[in-house]
Parts: sequence; structure tokens; C-alpha cells
Amino acid sequence: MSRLIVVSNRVNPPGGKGEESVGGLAMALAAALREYSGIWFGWSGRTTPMFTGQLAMRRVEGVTVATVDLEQSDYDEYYNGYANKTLWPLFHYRVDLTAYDRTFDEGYQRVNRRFAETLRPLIEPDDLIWVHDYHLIPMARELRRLGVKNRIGFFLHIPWPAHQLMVTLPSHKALVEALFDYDLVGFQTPEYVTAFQEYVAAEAGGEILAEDRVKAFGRTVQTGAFPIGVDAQDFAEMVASERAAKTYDRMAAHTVFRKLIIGVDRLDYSKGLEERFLGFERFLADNPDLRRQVLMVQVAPVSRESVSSYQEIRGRLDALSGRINGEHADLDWNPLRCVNRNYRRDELAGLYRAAKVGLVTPLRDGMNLVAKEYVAAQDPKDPGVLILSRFAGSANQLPAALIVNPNSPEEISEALKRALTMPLAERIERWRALFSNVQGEDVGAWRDAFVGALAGDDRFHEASALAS
Ligand code: ADQ
Repeated sequence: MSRLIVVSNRVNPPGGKGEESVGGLAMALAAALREYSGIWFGWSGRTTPMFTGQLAMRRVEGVTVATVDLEQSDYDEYYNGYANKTLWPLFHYRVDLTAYDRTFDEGYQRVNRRFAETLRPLIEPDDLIWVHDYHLIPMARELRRLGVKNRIGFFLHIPWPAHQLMVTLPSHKALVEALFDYDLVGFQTPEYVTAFQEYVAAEAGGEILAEDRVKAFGRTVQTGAFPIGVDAQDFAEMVASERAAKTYDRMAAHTVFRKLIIGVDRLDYSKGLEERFLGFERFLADNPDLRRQVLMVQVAPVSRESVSSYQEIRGRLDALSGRINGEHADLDWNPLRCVNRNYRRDELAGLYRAAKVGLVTPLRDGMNLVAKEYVAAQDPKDPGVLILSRFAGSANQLPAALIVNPNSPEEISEALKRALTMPLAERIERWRALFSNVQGEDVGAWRDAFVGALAGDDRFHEASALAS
């Protein structure tokens, strides 16, 4: 069997179960790497005065972890710059927040070149190389320049934007052309595959061939939808853990005679937190008979704090929650609580289980794993209700949720009322449909489908059929 080399901006080797930093994705990649006796390569998360290209190598649970430090200017231009101030907002439809700065583009290309040069000596002829996310689009081109002939795949975790948005990026064509140095380019949903193909047809005179192969720039690349999932089994086991039970009990004690509504998101403008709060405010105003029966808890750890648009959201959310609590609070009750910290995964599992409603309303989201974690953590005999934005990639797989437009406070308010008053039989029926998807299309299925397609085996065709 070939070795697998995973390349991602940050590297998260597995730790103990339930640790904060280890998400479902990290667990899945670690498992894939163990199976293929692989290497996980990326940035160490540290900066150094001058780039040296020196690799730090260590073994973690059977996986070789290889990291490299970056210079401060690399961090500013590549990570904080092109990745988080240009591609992230643009691909999430926020042209108003997108920075078009040539130095960011240059830094992005430079860091991809540096990563490729550092990784090159570790690559053996039969290795499969799997590159992750928008930070590393030019990685294959740089590796090809260094003579790498291996099969290289790319997976985009965030949405692929509509054609008219993509062309606002001055260097859009070069960025897309770089994707044609991969053998396989994977997206979260069929909608993003179509958006990519439409761009290529319109801007590069591309041709869509059989089985989603796309021809342009004199090359052909395989495209496909590979919806990422969670480790549903692991999550279900975590719900039974002591810490999960403790968190559950804590929340249950706190919500006697009340129903808990939960939101869990990184503090990011794409997650639609302000719109969610406005929807909740509308619900409180519209339902005087129900409002004292609920408590909404939003867990929102700060992220990307050095980018100004991220600092601003926190202030706006604080003001909004102050207004909502000021208007509706009573002596013994505040309707809304916002907590800006990380929790361990087992604590999150207990929190999800205690919540009668999972409120997941991003304005744009590649997939959204929180929606799937919420479903995985429910009690099959008395499950809560998932309210999900139509703009999350996961809405494609989870139509049994209450689907809403997050821009409409009225829709959020009505969905909350419906969820809080839904009869048990309907809750069970909806949850069963949701869980069947979350369990069937889990993170292992995602990993196997992508690696199978990259290795050129038949599982790819099954995966595409699943996703369409
Ligand atoms: P994210 O934008 O980070 O991921 P999401 O898919 O929801 O969004 O994953 C967030 C993860 O972080 C979840 O596993 C969640 O449990 C965890 N998390 C969130 N808040 C936490 C907290 N307070 N404490 C601890 N853990 C917390 C990107 C894309 C998504 C895509 C994923 C995977 O933006 O669309 O689903 O990658 O491809």
C-alpha cells in the first residue's frame, strides 16, 4: 500500500480523547495516516526571525509529524493576509471584507514554494499526497516545479464561490490554473463542484468531460463532491463519558423548567451570530408565553484575533446580547448567555445532549460539523431538534432539519417556536433521518472516498453517487 502524505496549514496530531484541540478532522486524518503509515506536514504555528526550512520531525501514535517554522512576514502576508483577509472572506461571499493586496499574494506564493521545497526531500515515488484547504492551493504547482510526479489531491473545506464573485479577485485565473496541477480536486458539495466547473467553462474555455473530469489550461483534473463527516461513533461514546455526564447534569440543573437552545461556533462573521441573536430576539418578542421557558447559550471562542474584522464582531455581539438581556431579563433569569472559550470535546458532547434545540445558522459554511455533532450527541428516545441554515453545506445532506434562511429573523423565530413545541414522534422521526446520514457518511467514509479516488480505485464512483 502507498504511503499517504497529508499537507495542511496547521498540524494537529492526536492527543487523548476529549482534548480541546483535537477536532474530528484531526482524528480522521491521524487514523488515515496510521493506516497508510504516513506523514503529516505543515506549519509549526511558530515564527522565526529568518526562514531556515529546518524540519522538526516527531512520531505521534504511529504518525510522522513534520513541521516547519515561518517568518513573521510569512505569517502576516500568507496566513493573516492572503488566506484570512482575501480568500476566506471572498469564498464566504464577503466581498466587502476582502483585501486585494499584492504583497499578500506574493507572500502566499512564497510560503507555498517554501513548504514545497521543505517537503520535497521526504517524498518517495509511490506516495499519495493529500493537500488541504485554501491556504495551500498552489502547493501542487510548486511540487511539480520541483519534479514531483506523484498523484496529488486537493480538498477544499470551505465553499467554492459563484463565478461572479471569483472574478473580483485580480489573480483569479492564476489561482484556478494552479488547481490543474492536481490529479483530484475535491469539494464539500455538488453545488461547489458545479460552481467550479462553471467558472472554468466561462473564464478558461474549459470543457467538462465524462465523470466530472474538467479540461482547461492544457490539462485535465478529476473533480468530485466529498462531504466531510464527524466520527459519529466516537461522539456517541463520548456522550457516555463522565465529563459529558457532568456537563449534562450541570446544564440540566440550570435549566429546570426551561429548554436549552445551543449554538457552538468559532467567533467568525461567516457563522451568522448577529443574525442568530436577532432571530432569538424576535422569538422572545413574538412569544411572550414561551419566552420564560428558554435559555439560549452561545459558545463562541475567539479566533483570528489579529484580523480587525474579527475583533469588531465581538464588540457587536456583546452590545447585542446586552440589549436582548436588558430588554427581556427578569430577577432570576437572563435569556441569552454568550461564552467566549473553548471546551473539551466530551464537555461539548454533554452540552449538545442537554440542548433541546441546536441552532446552526451560518451565512455561508463549507459543511459545518457542529450540526452533525449535535445530531450524533442526541438521546434517540428524546432527541432535540436541529435548526440549520440553508447556506451550510450540511443542509444538502440533512434536509430533515428545520431549514432556515439565516438572514430572516422571522424564519429563525418561527423555527424556534416549531422546534420547542414539536411533538416527540416528529422529533424522533426527523432525528432518525438525520442520524442515518451522520452515521453513514461519517468522517471515515469521507477519508476513504477521497483517498480511494486519489489512488484511482472504484470507491470514488460510489462516493460521487452518494454525494449527488
Ligand atoms: P470551521 O469553520 O471551524 O471548519 P465547523 O465545521 O463547524 O467549522 O467545525 C468547528 C469544529 O470546532 C467543530 O468540531 C466544533 O466542535 C469545534 N468547536 C467549535 N467551537 C468550539 C468550542 N468552543 N470548544 C471546542 N470546540 C469547538 C471548516 C469549514 C467548515 C467545515 C470544516 C471541516 O469552515 O465548513 O465543516 O472546516 O471541513
